[in-house]
Amino acid sequence: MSELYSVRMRAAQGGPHEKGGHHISGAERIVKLEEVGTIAQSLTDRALHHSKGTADFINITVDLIPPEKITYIDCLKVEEHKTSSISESHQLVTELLPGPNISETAVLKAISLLKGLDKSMRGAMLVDAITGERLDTGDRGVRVSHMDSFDSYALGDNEHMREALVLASKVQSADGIVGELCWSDDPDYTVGYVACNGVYHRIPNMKELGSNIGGRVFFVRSNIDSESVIEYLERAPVLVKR
Ligand code: WAQ
Ligand code: MG
Ligand code: MG
Repeated sequence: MSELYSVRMRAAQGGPHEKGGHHISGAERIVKLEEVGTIAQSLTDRALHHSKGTADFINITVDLIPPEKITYIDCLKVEEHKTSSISESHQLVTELLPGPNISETAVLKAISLLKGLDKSMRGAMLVDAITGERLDTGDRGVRVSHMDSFDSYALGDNEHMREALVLASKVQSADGIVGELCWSDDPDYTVGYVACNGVYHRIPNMKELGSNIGGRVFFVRSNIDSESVIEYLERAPVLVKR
């Protein structure tokens, strides 16, 4: 098998993220050597034509992934839900997530943390699944990286969904994570999801059309070593099988 490379893009407006730039877009793939150039090009185009605005800082990073470092995991099952309002969608979130591992309090706190964001984070908030206490520090959040689908085509042609399903599958495969809540920060995309117990529950109407407020919350068990969870999410190369 030919060698695989991780190709990652992050883009901001008003300078680099680390100099206070506002996050526009981030995306990544794991591809063969022959595809690196094409993928770098398409990730760059994406940063330059984004509904959140035009990036003035784009960083592309490419590195080789040693084949023996790759973990293969199964994709979450998808369940589609129908709702007719934001309040109904958020109500559904409070019905789907709570269980032995996640309290209703934690879910309500997570919803208000996401609604309360005043600008996009690059990463996700980590929230204690029982107390609802936020565990990550700073405003970057935990950025899940080094993942792709083993066969991108098998996951369909909705790019938002394909990427979210890959990310959510990696997140749920982390030891210590018991759930996730997400909706996009892209103003033209209002579908979100919750992930728990091996299922990706796809939910429409998670926010107002036109709103650029979105984000992610990962629910974690109280007793975990969050450093090792973060290390897995940010660095371990993962390919998702359908
Ligand atoms: N790691 C952690 N958090 C991330 C990452 C990442 N790699 N990428 C994005 N986020 C966080 C960050 O706070 C973003 O502002 C927020 O999530 C939303 O990211 O139809 O497109 O890429 O089934 O705008 C979900 C529904 C779409 C898909 C989610 O999110 C479907 C989406 P976006
Ligand atoms: Mg995205
Ligand atoms: Mg976005």
